[in-house]
Amino acid sequence: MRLRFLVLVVGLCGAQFKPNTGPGRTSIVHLFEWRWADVALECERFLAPHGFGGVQISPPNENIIITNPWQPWWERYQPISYKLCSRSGNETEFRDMVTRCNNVGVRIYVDAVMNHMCGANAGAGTHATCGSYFNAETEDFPAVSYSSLDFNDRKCKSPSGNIENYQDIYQVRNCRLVSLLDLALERDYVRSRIAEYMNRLIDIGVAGFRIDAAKHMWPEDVKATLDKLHNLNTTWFSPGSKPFIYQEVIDLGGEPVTGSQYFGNGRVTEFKYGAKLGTVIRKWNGKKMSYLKNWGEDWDLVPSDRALVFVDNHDNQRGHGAGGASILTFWDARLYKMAVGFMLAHPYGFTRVMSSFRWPRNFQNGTDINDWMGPPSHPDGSIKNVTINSDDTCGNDWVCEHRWHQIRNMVVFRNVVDGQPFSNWWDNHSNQIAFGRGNKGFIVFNNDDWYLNVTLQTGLPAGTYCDVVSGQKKGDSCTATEVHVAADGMALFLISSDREDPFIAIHVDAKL
Ligand code: QV4
Ligand code: CA
Repeated sequence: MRLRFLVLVVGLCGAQFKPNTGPGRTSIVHLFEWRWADVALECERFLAPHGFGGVQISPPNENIIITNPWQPWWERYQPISYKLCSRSGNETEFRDMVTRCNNVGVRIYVDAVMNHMCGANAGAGTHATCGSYFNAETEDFPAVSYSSLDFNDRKCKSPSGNIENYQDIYQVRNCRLVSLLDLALERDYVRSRIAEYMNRLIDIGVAGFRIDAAKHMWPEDVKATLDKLHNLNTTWFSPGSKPFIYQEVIDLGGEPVTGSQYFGNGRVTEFKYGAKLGTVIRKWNGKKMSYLKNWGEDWDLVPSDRALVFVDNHDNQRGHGAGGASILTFWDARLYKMAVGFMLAHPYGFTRVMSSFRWPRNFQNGTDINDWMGPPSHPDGSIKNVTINSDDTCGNDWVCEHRWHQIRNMVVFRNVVDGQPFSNWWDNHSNQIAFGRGNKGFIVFNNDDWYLNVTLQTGLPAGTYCDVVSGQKKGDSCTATEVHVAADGMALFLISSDREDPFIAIHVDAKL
């Protein structure tokens, strides 16, 4: 018992749960497949002024170039070396992005692929984003350098060498995930090469890491690697700051590998969040929004301070990874905005907003045969830049969910209500719900098929508030619905069920 307690304490000391975002900034956005030059511009022109805390970027290190299919987005999850050149840009552009984003108070979080290198069938050559030579057959990656000694082959006991059975933790961690050459992270040499890469990024100024495929690594191996990391760059962070860590562990229950096994290293991605919330908002299996009253740990989610949460991610928005059909995405925009609105209003977890590119979905027998398609690009393969339309939305097939005014304004809502308790819950026993965050904000949803017409206790000071979902405060006036809160905190809400956005959110910074 005492020993276990000690282990826990020691584990927590080295761990990093704090996102290192600037004061009052409580969400990050995943700018999936964006070029570094565009991320830098977005930090300056949009993310900083709208209160975003940071950006999760696509893997910045050298990866294989796949030509069949043509440059799929997932080629970036097949490392060739830890040099900083990728489809998003080179090292100079990367450094420029980190500096410029940090200078305006927006942090950069790197998607770190440390479980594996490229697929076993990738051949030999220099078809990689920095042109480094590699040989997947002999497991030689001289640009790191790794040789066959650094891979797990001997430890894997499955007949094919791939993970065949997710009930077997040895297979899950020692065998190849979809044939990707599996690194031997018990070797100090391997840990050191990975830590060297991450430390280079830390020294440049990144604030933390998404640990890709954490489920497929032993928690103690991840820990030993993270223990080698530097503190953050003191140009932007206070001395002694540790990198924020969130580990990709898909734990929907029913498997021996669980998210909680990784708490000693940092937070984990909570995949049940989007899967369950999607089911509720779609009203599948008789689920109702009124059930969300005890949303959080009671729904079998990990403790709030261990969770990184999101409605969808780059995998499950296109049928990869896990979560299933209930996952809401920009393709279901109306329900999606409600789900993201709920997430950003609710106190549970550290929130990540998804920002996607559009691709020509093509369902054949229920699967999208175009789920591999990479970002909008020119014929020479270079990624198209993100153009900004006069109404602030994006062009060139960049969806930019984070710029949709409903989502953008709810990111601000979350900042305004930060630290306030979950309060003044109301529901109609069906799909009309409301809740507040102390005396700072209040939100009302109508996901029923009939009118909402109700007077509710908001907890807010008296005054006229501007609904940040249908519009926003501009100077002294409101571009859309106004809500009048009486001296006793009560306010009348009217929401027609056929509105494009059947929800209203008000907060003290949008008081007229
Ligand atoms: C295929 C077959 C194999 C076969 C192999 C060789 O599936 O059985 O042995 O060919 O012929 C791509 C292809 C995949 C291919 C593989 C190797 O899609 O078909 O194997 O390459 O050539 C992304 C994509 C994967 C992609 C991978 C590498 O989603 O489709 O594989 O990148 O390019 C689990 C994990 C979880 C993971 C999730 C997707 O627990 O960790 O699956 N999520 C993360 C990332 C995800 C990424 C990886 C992990 C891998 O979020 O984007 O996978 O880094 O749930
Ligand atoms: Ca592994």
